[in-house]
Amino acid sequence: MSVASSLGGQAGGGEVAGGLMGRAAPETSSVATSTTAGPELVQLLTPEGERVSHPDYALDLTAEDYRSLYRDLVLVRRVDVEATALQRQGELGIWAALLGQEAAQVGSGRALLPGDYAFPTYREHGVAYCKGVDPLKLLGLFRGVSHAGWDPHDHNFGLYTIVIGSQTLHATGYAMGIQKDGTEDAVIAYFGDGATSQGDVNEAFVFATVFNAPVVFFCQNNQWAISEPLERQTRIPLYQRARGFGFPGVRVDGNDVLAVLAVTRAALRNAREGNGPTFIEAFTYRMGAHTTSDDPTRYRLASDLETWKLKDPLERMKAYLVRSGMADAAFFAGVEVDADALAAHVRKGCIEMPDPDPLSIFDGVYAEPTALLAEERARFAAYLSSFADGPQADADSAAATAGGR
Ligand SMILES: Cc1ncc(C[n+]2csc(CCOP(=O)(O)OP(=O)(O)O)c2C)c(N)n1
Ligand SMILES: [Mg+2]
Repeated sequence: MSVASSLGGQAGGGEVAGGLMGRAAPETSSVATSTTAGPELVQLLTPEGERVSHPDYALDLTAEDYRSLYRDLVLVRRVDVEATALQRQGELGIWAALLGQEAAQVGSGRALLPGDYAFPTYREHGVAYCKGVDPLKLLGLFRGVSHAGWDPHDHNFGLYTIVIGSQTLHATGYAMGIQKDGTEDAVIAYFGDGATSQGDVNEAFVFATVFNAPVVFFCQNNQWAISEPLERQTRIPLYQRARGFGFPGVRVDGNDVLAVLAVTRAALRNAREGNGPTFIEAFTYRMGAHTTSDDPTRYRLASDLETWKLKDPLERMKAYLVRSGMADAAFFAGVEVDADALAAHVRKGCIEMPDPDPLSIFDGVYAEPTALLAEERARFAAYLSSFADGPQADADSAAATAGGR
């Protein structure tokens, strides 16, 4: 199945997930609406850029730390915007934008120690960046020239996983393994609000909690699962689900990079210390489309987006840096220069990516060759060689005929 089809994409149209659209909403609901989160929200930086404290989550950072967090947010957004543009220009088959979720990803990604292992979905470009994965490796997958893109063990960053929620089981199994190895590392599993309805995710919760596995379940509640709103996934706030499984859940402002960093660090520390899993609900908003194949104007209100723009994760950090005097105009100009350079690297590298050898599709299917695979490979090779002068020669001669020469 292609990346595009398994992401639920259909070229040119809005995506509609599931068959629940149009059913009457429950008369009462305790789920916070898509723009409000309630008093349980952990926040260290308000949308206006005011630094606030929280009794459970202290965060002691240097001015350099604050600046570099902001820089990461800007660079990650820039990669995302560039990739979206590349898709629109026909250079990528599809792209799943993270727009609006930069703080959730940079905050949690920066909380990870090098030995910690992350298991992503398909949208964790910001975590990939924090784990040192070259953005071009991500683009290779979405361009269709690579099946995976990177060796997970090079960065302790799993492969993008499109089968919703399955990576939570991989993460839990891996965490149970390192627990037996006796390492001090921790594991983090990323997934979305929609994924919480999957059986796999609930099974992962059960295994993780009863085996006290060192895993953090990091849910980016971006309010939408393609066109399905949060209220079609749950009747209670998502973080409260954890309690039923017997482990703690916390809701953090997912647009506040400082709060996400502090909460994720605490959860990872807990895991390392043998206290088992934590569920983090990063309350955020998918500001863009589900993927470039989606048109969210068909199913959500423009006014919601306007409300969330006021909570933009980059703007509040910028406001804080300015108001605290930790950064000046020269710093912001320097970040823009770095972002331009990264965007140029992404664009040039993407366009220059060589097409793979068609036969390489058979490499890596199994660890050991099989007779059936060898036969399929031989048949495909014969098919390819049937183009004696190559497909381009055929196209040229067709064009010549059409032109009357
Ligand atoms: C098992 C499975 N079912 C359905 C799909 C199609 N699909 C792709 S993305 C998606 C929505 C996921 O929403 P959420 O978990 O909230 O993550 P988000 O895309 O919002 O980051 C669905 C249903 C899939 N890829 N895998
Ligand atoms: Mg979602």
